[in-house]
Amino acid sequence: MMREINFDGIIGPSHNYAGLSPGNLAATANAGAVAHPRAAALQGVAKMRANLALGLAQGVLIPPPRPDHDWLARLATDYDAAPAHLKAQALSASSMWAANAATVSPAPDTGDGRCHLTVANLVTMPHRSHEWQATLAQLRVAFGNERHFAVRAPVPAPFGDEGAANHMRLCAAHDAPGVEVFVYGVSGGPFPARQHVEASRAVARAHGLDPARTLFVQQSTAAIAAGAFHNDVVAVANERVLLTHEQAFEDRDGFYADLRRLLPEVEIVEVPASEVSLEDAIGSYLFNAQLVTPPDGQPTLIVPGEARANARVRAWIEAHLAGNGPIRRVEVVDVRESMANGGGPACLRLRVACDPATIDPRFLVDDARLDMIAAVIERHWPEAIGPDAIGDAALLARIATARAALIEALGLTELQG
Ligand code: SUG
Repeated sequence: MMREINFDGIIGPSHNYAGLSPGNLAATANAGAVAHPRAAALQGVAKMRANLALGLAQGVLIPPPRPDHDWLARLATDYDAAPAHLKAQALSASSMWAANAATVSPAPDTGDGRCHLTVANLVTMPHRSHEWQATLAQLRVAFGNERHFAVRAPVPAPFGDEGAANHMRLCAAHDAPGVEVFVYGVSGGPFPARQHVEASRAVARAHGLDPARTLFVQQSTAAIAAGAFHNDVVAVANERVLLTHEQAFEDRDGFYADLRRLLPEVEIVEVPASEVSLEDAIGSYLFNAQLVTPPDGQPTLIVPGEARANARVRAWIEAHLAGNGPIRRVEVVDVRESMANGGGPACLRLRVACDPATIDPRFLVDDARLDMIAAVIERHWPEAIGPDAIGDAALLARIATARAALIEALGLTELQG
């Protein structure tokens, strides 16, 4: 039975605010703030519990070893000798944003009828450019059943690829052939365009997608300039529903026309700039929501608390729910520690539509397994990391112990190291 499973990145014990992502306004605004890894990770667990309570299937991905000593060694240094910026880049917990782990094409869309996952290279930001090795190793375990999955290494640099955050799939149902939409950026604005069209095209070819049902759509330069460093900050799709800001795409009319031609039943919910400006959208992360269909069939939007706190966004949500719009329910989750680094509910999860029975069960969670994960977090995750702690030997030892304890609890010993 095919269904959507959300794999959330467990927020790692090294979570901190180092301001490493130009163009990500929250992350740069919070540079130097004190982070709370334990609270952050428990917020992530609570979000997963809320998904389970809706009747959704839930999975996890574990944090990679941090600091990344292998990366520093390839840079001919080590943690003690490295300059401050390399220390911060090696320590980052950025793999928590699992929407950037890989691009996923479910089995009904691909040439060989398997679900394909291409790990993202994340080459644009130095602190994210060394995530892929551990992600590839982990996805090869979780989706190791080669009859059902193909887990692929990243496309080569210099073509930046940030994975599912710039990819949407619209379909009549998860097990029906979809229309896959790859959203890319064009450089030239004040901030880097992280998704290169050449990378998107390579992923689509590798997955054997039908060119007639694959769209390559340019993200609007205005959206990137306003701080939408990934498409999932201004648009989200699920099944036949696309929820998008009016200014998300460079050629919005052309894109909508293509979508309607390929999927006549598509429902496009466009939020006008006159009601919610790009600034409000990016400040509130309304679109960085999980749009899901729980077993009761009611399309549900899972938004961060920041979306409800914005009066204009709240007004739009209330008007949509009161009207006859396709989204029937809105749930609010508190992921503020992640939000302060520019990562909302949608960033924290990688969606995979497949039969849960084909996945390594150690990556799937129920309430009891979440209790176990929460106990490890309570016991081992640092309470706070401030900017001065980055070079602290005791902190590094604690982070290593914390990860080892999580691996032990989940029985994922082959990922130790
Ligand atoms: O890549 N933040 C992440 C946030 C990623 C959000 N993901 C999605 N939109 N899908 C990023 O900019 C901040 C790290 C720091 O500054 O310490 C960071 O990497």
